[in-house]
Amino acid sequence: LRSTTEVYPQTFLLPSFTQTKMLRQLIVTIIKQAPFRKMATPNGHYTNIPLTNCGDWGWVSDEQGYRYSETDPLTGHPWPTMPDYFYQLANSAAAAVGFNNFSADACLINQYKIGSKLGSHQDKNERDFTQPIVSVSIGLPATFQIFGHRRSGKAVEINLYDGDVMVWGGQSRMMYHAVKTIKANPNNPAQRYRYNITFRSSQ
Ligand code: MD3
Ligand code: FE
Repeated sequence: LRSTTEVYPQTFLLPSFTQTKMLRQLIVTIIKQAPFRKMATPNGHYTNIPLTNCGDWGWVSDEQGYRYSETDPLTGHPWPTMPDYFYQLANSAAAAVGFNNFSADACLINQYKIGSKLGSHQDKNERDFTQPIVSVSIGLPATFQIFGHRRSGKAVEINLYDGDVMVWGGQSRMMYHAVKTIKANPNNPAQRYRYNITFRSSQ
């Protein structure tokens, strides 16, 4: 049995914290209103991961930079409402490791296919770095890397599986992190995607 561990100071892994069937159904509903898309980036490329958002604020990228927006740049409409099921899940995961006042106003959904990866970066578009971030893994497994306060070098690696939740708080908020190239799941060869839902207090 895998139990909750503090894998890095103030970084908690909650293995199999949630079932994912309902989460997948809610993602289907969200992407009917706000489909997955790659976004332009300031360096003249596109994000290699298709993404969408729900909640009051969504993370967006364009030639100008990265920021939070109340509207979807594709449609001009507000992002889909954050399902109460999502909100409660984020709240209970944060509370389970001692963050009792977490209130997510932003929910980013990333879609990884086999072969995709996310390079090392920091999350620094939020206003209050004392608020934790909650992330939920769905579908294909992934290896997550934590580099600490330098972009590269020796990383702590964490395998994440369907239903695992991570909570990042305090000092760990500004750590560099990455997702290694996603591979097929030998236990479920039909699985094609990994979804990651990230809950943040952005404002
Ligand atoms: C570590 N997404 O969207 S979420 C991202 O699996 C992002 O899709 C990854 O990194 C994914 O920005 C990882 C977990 C996460 C979120 C915030 C962090 C890890 C973090 C902030 C600080 C350190
Ligand atoms: Fe990140």
